[in-house]
Amino acid sequence: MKTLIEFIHERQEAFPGATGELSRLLNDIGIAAKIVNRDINRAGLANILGLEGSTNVQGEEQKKLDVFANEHFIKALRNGGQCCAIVSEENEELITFDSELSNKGRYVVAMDPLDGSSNIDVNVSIGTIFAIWRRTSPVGKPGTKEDFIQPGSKMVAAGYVIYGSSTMLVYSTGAGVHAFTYDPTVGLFILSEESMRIPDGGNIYSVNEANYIYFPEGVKEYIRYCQEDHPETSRPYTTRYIGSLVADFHRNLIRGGIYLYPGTKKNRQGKLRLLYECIPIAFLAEQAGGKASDGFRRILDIRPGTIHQRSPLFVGSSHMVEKAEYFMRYYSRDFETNA
Ligand code: P6P
Repeated sequence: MKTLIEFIHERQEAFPGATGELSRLLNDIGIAAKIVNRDINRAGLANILGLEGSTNVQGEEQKKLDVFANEHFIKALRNGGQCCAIVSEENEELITFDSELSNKGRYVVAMDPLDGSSNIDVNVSIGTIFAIWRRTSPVGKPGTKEDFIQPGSKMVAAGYVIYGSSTMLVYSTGAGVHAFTYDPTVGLFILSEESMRIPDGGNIYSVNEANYIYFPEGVKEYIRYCQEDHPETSRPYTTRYIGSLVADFHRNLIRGGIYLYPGTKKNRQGKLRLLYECIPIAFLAEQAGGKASDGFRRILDIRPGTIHQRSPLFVGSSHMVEKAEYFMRYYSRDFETNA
């Protein structure tokens, strides 16, 4: 049995120059994940415990869980001192702490504190997604937006927490993807899978087909391809769409498959955010042997222009992403953005 912190320290030794700061940052994220996990599990009791509405049983103002999660991850990162700035899906503006401790932090974190939070009400898995870069601004001052204008290929670590039938933390520092399952009886994340590999092939496709009429022709043709009988199985692919990126990606990481959130004729950049949804998930996919693109360009090569910029996302098993990219190149060159 190996805990998250033991594993992080063990792996840190493999990096001679490592100072332990990134290890402490990852541990800070693990601590916040435990707190958020506890409150997500209680969410179902909201009505019974009177946690809903303006006050809870302690008379405290009850916050929406995504706001609550956001506050806990920000607090953990501020107190840890390794992070000098945060971009969060919950905050329009950059978050800096302007404290001597945090200004010495060498890392910046982009995060979606509770992705898919609308699924809480129907007891469907949700997740936290995070991406970590080394700051480019001078140490000793608050972090800046420019610290986040870096392609995903410069990222030092990324991961997600999936709050599902069990709570798992999955991360990579560029040396493979490793998964830890939370044991609430001891309050520890325990190593459950090391060096995860996404199957090259796969027969699961995840997309919200309600947007079909607005999809680019290349996506429509790819969906039709998925629905044909395939020689290896003599049947069509299977469609699975949870409506929670972390849950859909986690299943495809294990079983093989592709997740698509393409641009549409109404929203050409799609819905997902580049910095804290597409890039971290793409990093993990590639670290597990998969691929991730916007239909044309490798996600990790895209240099963000703004901190909440959106991007189409095609991510999963290499062969499936390559096939989707073929259809996009053949039918939908007009969707290629050169931004
Ligand atoms: P739609 C959740 O809001 C999210 O960002 C992802 O987790 C999820 O895959 C997607 O949006 C669902 O969006 O438009 O299909 O409901």
